[in-house]
Amino acid sequence: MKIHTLAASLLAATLLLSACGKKEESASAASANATSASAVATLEFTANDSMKFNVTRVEVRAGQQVKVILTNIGSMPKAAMGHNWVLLQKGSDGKAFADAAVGAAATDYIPAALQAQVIAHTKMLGPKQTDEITFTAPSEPGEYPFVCSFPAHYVAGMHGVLVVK
Ligand SMILES: [Cu+2]
Repeated sequence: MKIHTLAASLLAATLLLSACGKKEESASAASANATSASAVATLEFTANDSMKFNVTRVEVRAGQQVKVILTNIGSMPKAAMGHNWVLLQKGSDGKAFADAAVGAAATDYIPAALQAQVIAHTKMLGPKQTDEITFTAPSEPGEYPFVCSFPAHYVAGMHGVLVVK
């Protein structure tokens, strides 16, 4: 939504400037590209006691800076109903990752053996907690799975896809 608004205002600016002459038009186009490439995509997720994310499909641009804000809006104790947001490499098996995570309580349910599949992850959050992470989106377009790796949450439906365009 924010990105569309930004794109619209950049387009308006470009159109206004293009009325002033060819030279300014190309300068404006170059700066519009630079601005849009550096804009941060902010993705806000909530997780609840029903083991669901509010959003299960999001899109970012290749190489874009991405800010993910996860808030656990539930009220059950962390030991019974913790939530995290873990982004995996393209082609990773989210279910297999979640299965391996069951034995990884000591590392916040991030299994050491599969660490290489993890692009970015939040902390495991208890009720009313929030975590915010920033990372660079992969340069390769495609579908990257994200999961909550708390035991049994994947099979309850707590996963989705980050699409890199
Ligand atoms: Cu969860």
